[in-house]
Amino acid sequence: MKNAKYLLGENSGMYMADPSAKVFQGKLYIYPSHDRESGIAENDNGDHFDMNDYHVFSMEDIEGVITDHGVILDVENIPWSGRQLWDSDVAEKDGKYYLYFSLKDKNDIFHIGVAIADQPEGPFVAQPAPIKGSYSIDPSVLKDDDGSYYIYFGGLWGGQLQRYRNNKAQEAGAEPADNEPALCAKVARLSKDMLEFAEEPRDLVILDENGKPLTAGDQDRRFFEASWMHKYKGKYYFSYSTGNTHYLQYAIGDNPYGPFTYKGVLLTPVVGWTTHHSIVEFKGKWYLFHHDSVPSGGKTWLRSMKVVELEYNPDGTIQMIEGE
Ligand code: FUB
Repeated sequence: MKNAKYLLGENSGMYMADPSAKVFQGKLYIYPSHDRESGIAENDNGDHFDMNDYHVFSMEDIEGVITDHGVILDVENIPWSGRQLWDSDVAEKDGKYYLYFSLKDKNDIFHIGVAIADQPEGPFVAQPAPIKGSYSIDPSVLKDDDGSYYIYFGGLWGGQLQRYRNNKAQEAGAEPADNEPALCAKVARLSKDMLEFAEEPRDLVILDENGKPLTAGDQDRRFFEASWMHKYKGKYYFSYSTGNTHYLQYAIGDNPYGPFTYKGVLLTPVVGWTTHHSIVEFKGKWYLFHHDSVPSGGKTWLRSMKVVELEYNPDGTIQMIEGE
């Protein structure tokens, strides 16, 4: 597959974003955010992303049919819910499936919740409270080869990461000055039961070509949201969105915590404000799942999932993909 394709076609009238693709039981499962038209005006806080449930999709083959398994979790069934179900991801351990999701509580503060199912297609049952000490958005989970699980999270602006330093909420939540180190995505090992952080979340530092942390003013390269971790030939690849400059970027490290060294652009800007993705190997090929707002006529809050093949160079760098 050389050209990107819309997973639900261009006229489905369903809008799905932030696709997290995982292989379970030999099948590809896709866990997206479910965009909808709620009439809320667009703003920098992301209020227009007013989603209230999740679906899951599966595919036996990347060129084959895609199955919609319907609603797997509804905001009404999450005991601590306020509003806005944003990006999510799923991990499997010992035959159980754990859905990690971003949601605002009743005080409009984002946290990360967990819901559990016996099958990858759900239904998922939410835990009564969010992960203790969790904040911000966009969880994604790596299962490492030694059986440890790591959760990555964080997002600026509407994702509220700028309100925290050292895992504590601040009085005045502002981004650092342009010449200071950028705010980092967070990483923590998960507890054995998959329901808590096993340690204080750490900063996932991204270094430039001179070994210096990327600065807050380096907006084309610094982390904004949409963490994703995958492994290729023993190396750890952290990929992410730069938010207001609309790139997907990636950095490579030697362990799940980093530091990571910035390597390059993964995807140039797409139509729509956000860009968000996952990377997965399926049946011997690598794919970039992402989204854009072309089918909705450019509406930022109504996005459509796409997939395109991803290729590595012999030195382990990734060939840049042009957003369409
Ligand atoms: O879908 C809502 C938010 O938009 C996600 O959590 C962000 O990563 C951005 O894609």
